[in-house]
Amino acid sequence: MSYRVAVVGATGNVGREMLAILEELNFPVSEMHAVASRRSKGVEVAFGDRTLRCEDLEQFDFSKVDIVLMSAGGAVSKEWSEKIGKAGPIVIDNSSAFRMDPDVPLIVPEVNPDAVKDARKKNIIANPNCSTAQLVVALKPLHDAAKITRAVVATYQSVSGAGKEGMDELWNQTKAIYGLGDATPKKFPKQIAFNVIPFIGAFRDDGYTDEEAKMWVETHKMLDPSIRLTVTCVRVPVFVGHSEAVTLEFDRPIEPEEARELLRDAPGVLVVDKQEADGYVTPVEAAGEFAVYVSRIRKDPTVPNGLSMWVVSDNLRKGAALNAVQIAQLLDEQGVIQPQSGYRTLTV
Ligand code: 11C
Repeated sequence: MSYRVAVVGATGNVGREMLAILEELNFPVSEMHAVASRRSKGVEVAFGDRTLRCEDLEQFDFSKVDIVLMSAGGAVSKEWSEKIGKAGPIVIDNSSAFRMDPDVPLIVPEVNPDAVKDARKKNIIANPNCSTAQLVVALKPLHDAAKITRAVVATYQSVSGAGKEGMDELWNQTKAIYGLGDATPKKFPKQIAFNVIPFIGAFRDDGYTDEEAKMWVETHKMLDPSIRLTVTCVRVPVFVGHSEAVTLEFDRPIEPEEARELLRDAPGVLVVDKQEADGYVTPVEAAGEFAVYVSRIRKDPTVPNGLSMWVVSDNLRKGAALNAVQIAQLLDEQGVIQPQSGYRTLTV
């Protein structure tokens, strides 16, 4: 037996990755539906060697599927996720709409798989923000060994986090700056080609952005509310792959070698940390991969128990589509939906 699955937002960056990863991990699918807004009705998307035609969200009968992977943005999710959940399937939602709802579990399977027990409260599970997902995968094994008391994070976020329009803007601006068109910023507030922008999302009253606040509220919900975080989120001219410079303070001394060992043994993490000119991972190498890569682990000598490190992952995969598919696997493994047979579980 296998599951009837719908991907809502199937034409977007993340929707296409969801279809690709369901296939790559051999998730047991009996029926696969690509669903999108009316204007994308009939648009073709790939699912393995098959081609699916997008069905209209407004007309789709969600009572006929078991799992809905949703990546259509916060506004669509607010309008649709609860209605879909009431029709029967479990919605795994990639937007921020329900992440902080106390009746909606927010899950990274390597970090808080037990939260899946609350999946049936609203039939909605939230996927975290991409930059939080990769961070908590790297923090969890360290926090289990020595409590993290404070984290200082600076992100270097790729333009694909802002969707296809973000990728198009980097591509078109790059060409335009060499004289082949209009370089006026549209999607981003300033020029992104050959530049960096220390602003993602919207400003809050405290001077942080909502993108920055997501990192601490989501980390608190999934890992530990006692960790104090301060965050600067920066958009960089990279197509795929978010990077993070992370500095941690612990409640006891922890040596870089101990941290490397803990991270080497942790699910979802690959440590690439040689003190050589190319002994670390960059977003170009992480793009298209499953892992959260940790490099540049070193002592922070400015505080009593400090470590600094560099964390990189594919924001469309672990930051979104892969995490959503892992949640679907978790639903199956934990018996939240009916037990099914053999798909490939993720090993990195
Ligand atoms: C970005 N992280 O890179 C954002 C995109 O809360 O799901 C995802 C926003 C979210 O622009």
